[in-house]
Amino acid sequence: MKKILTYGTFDLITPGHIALLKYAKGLGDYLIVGVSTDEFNAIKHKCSYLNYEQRKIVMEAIKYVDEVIPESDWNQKVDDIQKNNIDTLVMGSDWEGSDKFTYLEDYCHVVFFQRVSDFSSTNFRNFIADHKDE
Ligand code: C2G
Repeated sequence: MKKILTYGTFDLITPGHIALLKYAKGLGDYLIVGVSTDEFNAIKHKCSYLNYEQRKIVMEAIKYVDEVIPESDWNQKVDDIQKNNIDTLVMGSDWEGSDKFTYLEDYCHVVFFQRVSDFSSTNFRNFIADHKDE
């Protein structure tokens, strides 16, 4: 069994997230997703509308996802790769070249997926502001 791993906050899911998850699952037989905990989001200076438990429920309902684990630390990835016998780690292209991922090439294949730029959080905020009285 070829096991694939990816990580992320995965807040309000867009077709871009689905494209990444579909691509990642297509590289193997079993996809594990490390979903950032609320505490880790704070470390990443990233806020999410949905909390960890809610994001976990959403991710587990996506047909490409076989297992969800918590991502609570930048430094857990080598352990996750080794204990889950991961063949390939997949991340979106915005992470390409990041030192948070390049070192992992010593432990498994690391692949960067060309992001589908389908969603802008700025446009989303403007949409909400424009429709707040509806
Ligand atoms: N992504 C994508 N296309 C989009 C949006 C996101 O390919 N339109 C990818 C990102 O590149 C990332 C994954 O989907 O690989 C999750 O994106 P986020 O939820 O924004 O997660 P992020 O903040 O990048 O956290 O340790 C890694 C971090 O937890 C990643």
